[in-house]
Amino acid sequence: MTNARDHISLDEQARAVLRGNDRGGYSVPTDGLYPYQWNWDSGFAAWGFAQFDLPRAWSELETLFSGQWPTGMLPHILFHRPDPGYFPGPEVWGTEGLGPVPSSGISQPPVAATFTRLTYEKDRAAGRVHIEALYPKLLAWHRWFMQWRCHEGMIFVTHPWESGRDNTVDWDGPMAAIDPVGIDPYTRRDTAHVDPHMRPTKEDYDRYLYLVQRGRDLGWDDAKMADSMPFKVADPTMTFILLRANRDLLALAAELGEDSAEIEGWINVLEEGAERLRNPASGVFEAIDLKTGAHAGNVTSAAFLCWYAGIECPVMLGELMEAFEASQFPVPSQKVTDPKFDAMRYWRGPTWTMMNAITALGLIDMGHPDAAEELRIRSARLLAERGFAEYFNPHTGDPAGGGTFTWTAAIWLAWAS
Ligand code: 9WN
Repeated sequence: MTNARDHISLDEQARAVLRGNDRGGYSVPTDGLYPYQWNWDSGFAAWGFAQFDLPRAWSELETLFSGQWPTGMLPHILFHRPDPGYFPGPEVWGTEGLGPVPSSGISQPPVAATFTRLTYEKDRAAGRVHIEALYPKLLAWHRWFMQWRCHEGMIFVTHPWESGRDNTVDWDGPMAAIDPVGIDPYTRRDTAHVDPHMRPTKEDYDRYLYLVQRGRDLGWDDAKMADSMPFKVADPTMTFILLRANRDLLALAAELGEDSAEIEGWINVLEEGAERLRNPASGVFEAIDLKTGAHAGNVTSAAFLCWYAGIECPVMLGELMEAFEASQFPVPSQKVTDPKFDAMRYWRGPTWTMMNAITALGLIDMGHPDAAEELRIRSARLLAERGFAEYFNPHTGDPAGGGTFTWTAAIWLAWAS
């Protein structure tokens, strides 16, 4: 571990990353690679800012909700200012007129209610006005998920980008079933910033773009998308994160004296749905392709979010112990013994420390403080030694993807340090 002197400078470095990625009221995930405001990244950014600048934490969340569509949908990217460094930009999404700010047409894991609550707990007096303003917006967003993205209590995604785990092995079956015919010619920008072997493949990108075109053809209409998008996969990340977010929204409702029956109903529905994600063969929580009913059949970091959702699972505890034995680093995005594991390729192997941070929050809540502390110590050592990168090789700790990353610096300040 690091000594106290290192800690002081690491805290300063982490704050400098957040300041450096601050574009005035909102954060970009990292300069260059991701020049816009991303939805769940902003939740983590708020958690980081809440450790040293509470007004800035609130503005992160409030600017995010400035892009909320009248339907309640909160887009996964807000294109506040044009930037040629990222593809696909606003012109490809074709969402003009659907929301108040140029944006993508899909959402992302709803961590905002949880980070609103955590920010409020640090700022009870001045924060009241902020939760009063945010509460109805959070409620509308969660209602949108329950109405349009919920199948038998499981939250499904209509695009891999919606899940935040773009090229996870979980999507291999449903993605292979898509024939990306008729996509417009395009030039990727991500591989100009990052080594291509750390990024999704061309086959993935062709399908990402095909799905964007399909959404655009459907006018991003929620009912039509639920019916007709070629990709429809129940996702443990989304289901667990929304379940947790609803519990935090319930706490905010109690604080504000709001009626909470609707939220309690959602919690019951999602608790039942989460059980359907368990693969009866393995006991592991897995994605389900709703086109075929097939479980994905592998262990990803999404399954370790069960505790975050308030769900106990001895099988996952066993998986966690196995992961601890297999590597000295925090839990990877894909089990290291899986034949499809790829140590450097994005969501197919690398360790994402923000996933570990919320996994640890859940472990603490569910009475596993030692396992939570193990994740924290491993993450702290990794970040102290290798910096605030986007993700890391789970065998060597080598940093990968974008550098000086907002959510990595944020979780250093809020949790790991
Ligand atoms: C597409 C910003 C985002 C994260 C996602 C991560 C990655 C984008 C991309 O970067 O996705 O949304 O272009 O690769 O997968 O979780 O929110 O950090």
